[in-house]
Amino acid sequence: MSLPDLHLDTARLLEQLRQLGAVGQDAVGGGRTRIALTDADKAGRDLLVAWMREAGLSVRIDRIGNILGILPGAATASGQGGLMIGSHIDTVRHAGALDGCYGVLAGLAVARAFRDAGVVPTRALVVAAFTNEEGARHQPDMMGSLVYAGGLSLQTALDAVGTDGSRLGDELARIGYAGKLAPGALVPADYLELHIEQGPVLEAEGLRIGVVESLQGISWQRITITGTANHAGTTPTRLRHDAGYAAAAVVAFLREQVVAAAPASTLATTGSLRFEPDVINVIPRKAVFTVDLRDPDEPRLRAAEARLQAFLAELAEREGVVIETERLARFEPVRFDGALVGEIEASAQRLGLSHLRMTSGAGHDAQMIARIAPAAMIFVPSRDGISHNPREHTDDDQLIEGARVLLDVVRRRLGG
Ligand code: HGY
Ligand code: MN
Ligand code: MN
Ligand code: MN
Repeated sequence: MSLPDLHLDTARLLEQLRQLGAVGQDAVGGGRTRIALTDADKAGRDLLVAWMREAGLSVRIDRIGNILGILPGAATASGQGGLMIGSHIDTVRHAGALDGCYGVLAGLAVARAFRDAGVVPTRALVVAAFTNEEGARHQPDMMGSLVYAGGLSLQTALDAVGTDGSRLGDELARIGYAGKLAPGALVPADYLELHIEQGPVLEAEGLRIGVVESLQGISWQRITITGTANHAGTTPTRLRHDAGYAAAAVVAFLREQVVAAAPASTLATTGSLRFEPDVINVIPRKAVFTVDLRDPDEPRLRAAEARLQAFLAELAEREGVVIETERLARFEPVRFDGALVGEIEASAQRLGLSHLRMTSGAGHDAQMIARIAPAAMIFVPSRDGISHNPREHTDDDQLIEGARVLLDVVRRRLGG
């Protein structure tokens, strides 16, 4: 098979990463904050759409705000049955510049390589930026790709109420990204996602490429504990119904009882916690906090959830508090498509890049699109394994290597 010679404009890719990274820049700390469907997210979206159009892609926005840049192919012009390269450009608070953005802009660079060479891909190439991958304000996370894959109804997503009380659909309309296209109307025949590892494995092993063959399970809950506000100085401990203490007991239980007793792969995180009335000399009446449990093994993840539920019942009884749980997201572990994983591995091999088959610790849009098409991921190393942090960093040559692997796989699939 004679493959087209395609040139990746890596200087443009690095420059676009820098420019997008400057959108929503935090006043201090060197990070950026583009929480989904905020004005900062809109600014990032507008920049991406402009770049897609400049690269000759036709841009379509679907009803959950997913952005699709389409390079028509010989067999499929619409994007239906095309090869999709996706990720996200929304961020957590005080984020790095690469999480999600790297995969979207590398996809754009691959589409531009075809266009600049005048090569019409055998099938359409679709570059996707999915709405609200992070779930930082409206849950669940990976929301846009989950709706796209039919795992969440559009209406449920539009009616999602955020941590600030906003309705997702209203925010989508407010920033002008409530599109007309039905989510999932264009079903890809295959899906690739290039992403930073966001963990320490590749760097620790001195390897260049992660060939991601699976992704761990995720369980998100919001827990509300209601006790009795009382005077910090006059209330004997035995008479307290202290929501603050109870919440702290849950956080400690997860680390000391659940995680400590399980293999290292079981992870528990409380990322958000607030007390009411949140005053130094008042025993908290209410504690609202999140629990993020992860494990590559579904039965172990279920066991961790069950242990937590049992502890909550016993704690409520013991402390005389009311404990309510609300499920925010629940995704089982996913195995990616063997053939596609094999092609990524072969490309890394051909390019002389050391590589490792691995499981993703983070959630990604790929795990949602894997419900409707063969999907797989490519990782590049994260310095010190840091992510969801302004210190997130991957060296330019590593970013370029990842994009070259992506181009090689796509070229072999769409090159004619
Ligand atoms: O939480 C996750 O792993 C994803 O980045 N939303
Ligand atoms: Mn991401
Ligand atoms: Mn992320
Ligand atoms: Mn993610």
